[in-house]
Amino acid sequence: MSAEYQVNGNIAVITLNNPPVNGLGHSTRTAIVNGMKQALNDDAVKAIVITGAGKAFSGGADIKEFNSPKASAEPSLHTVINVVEGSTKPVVAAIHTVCMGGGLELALGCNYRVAAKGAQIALPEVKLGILPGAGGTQRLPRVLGLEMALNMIVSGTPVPSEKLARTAIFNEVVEADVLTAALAFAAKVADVRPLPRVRDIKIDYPNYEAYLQFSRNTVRAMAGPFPAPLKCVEAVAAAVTKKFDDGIKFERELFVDLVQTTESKALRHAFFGERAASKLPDVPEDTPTRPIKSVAVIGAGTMGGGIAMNFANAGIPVQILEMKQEALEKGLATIRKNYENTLKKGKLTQEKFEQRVALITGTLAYEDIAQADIVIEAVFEDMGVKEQVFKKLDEVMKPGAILASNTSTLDVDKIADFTKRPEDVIGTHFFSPANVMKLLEIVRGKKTAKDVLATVLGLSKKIKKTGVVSGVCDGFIGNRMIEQYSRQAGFLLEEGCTPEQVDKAVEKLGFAMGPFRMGDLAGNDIGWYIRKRRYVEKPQITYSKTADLLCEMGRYGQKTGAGWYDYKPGDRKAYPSAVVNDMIIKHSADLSVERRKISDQEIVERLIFALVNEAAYILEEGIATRASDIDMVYLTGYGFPLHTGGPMFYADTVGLTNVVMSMEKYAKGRHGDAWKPAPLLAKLAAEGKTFN
Ligand code: T1G
Repeated sequence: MSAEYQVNGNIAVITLNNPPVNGLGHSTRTAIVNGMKQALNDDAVKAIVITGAGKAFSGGADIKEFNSPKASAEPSLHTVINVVEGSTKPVVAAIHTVCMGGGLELALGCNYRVAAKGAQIALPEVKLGILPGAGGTQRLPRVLGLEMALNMIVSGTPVPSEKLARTAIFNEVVEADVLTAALAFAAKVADVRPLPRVRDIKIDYPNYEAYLQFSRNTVRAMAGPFPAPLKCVEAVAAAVTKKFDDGIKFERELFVDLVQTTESKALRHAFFGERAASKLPDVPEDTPTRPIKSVAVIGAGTMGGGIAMNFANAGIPVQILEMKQEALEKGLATIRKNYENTLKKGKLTQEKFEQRVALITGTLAYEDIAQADIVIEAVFEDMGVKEQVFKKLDEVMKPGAILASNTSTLDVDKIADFTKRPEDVIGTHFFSPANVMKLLEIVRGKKTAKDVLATVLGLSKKIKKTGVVSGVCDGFIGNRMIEQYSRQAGFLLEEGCTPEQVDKAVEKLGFAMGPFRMGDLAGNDIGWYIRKRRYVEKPQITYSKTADLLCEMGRYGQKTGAGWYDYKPGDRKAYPSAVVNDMIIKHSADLSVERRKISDQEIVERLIFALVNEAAYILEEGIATRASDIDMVYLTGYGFPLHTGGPMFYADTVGLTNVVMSMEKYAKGRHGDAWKPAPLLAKLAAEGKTFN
């Protein structure tokens, strides 16, 4: 049963009980209707209270049911709300905590609402690419007013109940136990008639058309590729321009359209993907974790400083170890500067600024960090340096300390074997800037203990990162895939493209930055260093020489004032470079490659399908646990456009058969070997299946 019924004196209490968040799935909806019928048929019952058990009043409709028959199976959420709103006895919602989406819509169908202070109130549907589809766009404006309701619905941002205390949404906001308060309130209003209904409230907003037009213009400008925000405005507009029942009908039409869109399916995929990433088939969710009360970071450079900030932001004290006083002071000064900038932008209070700065201290002595619960090294990306550091850590760190490496490609198993405690060693690959990028690749060594994994997964949530577990291979998940993406980008230059054309093609799809602007930002010399290693280790893999020629010209990117593009001092804008384009054209001639016009579609397919094919190998090797993990890596670490759901979801949307057909076409061109479909991809395509 996913809702319990009991009678308390002469008040019936219906308690939603569908863990983890009382999602309004079909069984819960049925139980609510049954409870209402029971209460209405019992003459001893004078009033009804609806409340939730556990950690939510209700987190809304059960998203897992969407695009399935269950979602609209009767009693639909509309039916449930109509039963509640049509009750002949007063219905009071007792809201103790999270009340979101359909949960709030259910509460708005009640006659009265009593909330506990601190309850999170939201209509977050827009974040899933849809809109409140059970009356929220029609009822919320009637209790909060047009502007506050529109802002809440278009942003989807939760608001604490006490901030709404003086509006008509709540009859009471209490500090005490909300069920006790609601029972007392129900007894008080048991005989009050007529029963107040939100739908009967008139919205008073004289010049609403001007406001709605202003809202349309503002929302259109910020919505990007997502259709839902603007539809939210149209639905709320109906609350003032249409009769209630017509507004409900209009809202329903908009909802049904949106729930079918790829953008909404992509957002829902990302919602569940974010949560699935922390689940490992062989690490039970109740695996005991090691307490993390203090952190040490080795290296006060850009990465070390950014990593340290993550923990200070989560209220965890951090010690940064450097070898030289000057480097330590420079690193601590940079951290302080970063916080000062945030403070100046008004995104940090003075109190938080001081707290965070105080939480980060420095030292030159390994002995000082010995008691840290986890130490993360962010030293130079060289195995010899890592060896020195980990041997020292093995000597110094207390037993049970977690020894983590921020390596971006090196073999974590090899690093672990520098110590006598390989089970305590793990990779924590942060993405630059480490205090900003959400992605944290958690690299699991063969010997990494399960409690170490569980601890670091929990820690990634605490520092608000998306932790994705990767096995050990060259480049883990993200960088191993980006290698193939970069190879294709280089070949495209040789065959006819300019850096600008390639960048624009993927930026049009929604990428934050194309490969060449990204290279200029990150530094082209980083890839150069890795390729030189690869030329020795994997001579069979071909690369375009254009990137090497660029580096030989000293054009490392923004940091040298010139890269694939030209830059002007103090101006981060990328200007196409005649020098680079001439170099590319000359290189094509040296290769006797006849340059041709290449379509944007070919550019996008070759870059993204190169990612997808490598990802299929990563999946079948077990380096990644599931396809949605790979999507989360690219959505949170590489600027892959969110409205596409990530590379694997994008491939599923295109259709794996079509992906393989395109690859077969490119296999006939230069470097065709790169287009051999991974066995898993070929198999799924042949079976008409998808990655996700
Ligand atoms: N449906 C199904 N599962 C849900 C869910 C939902 N609405 N909300 C959460 N879960 C699962 C989640 O996948 C995870 O599962 C577990 O609950 C704990 O979630 C008609 C159509 C409520 C603030 O958008 O914002 O109503 O990983 O880790 O940090 O207009 O979950 O354990 O298997 O996030 O305490 C609108 C989405 C739906 C709210 C709790 N509602 N959820 O946060 O736990 S559409 C939302 C959240 C709708 C109507 C429309 C958060 C939370 P697992 P969690 P949390």
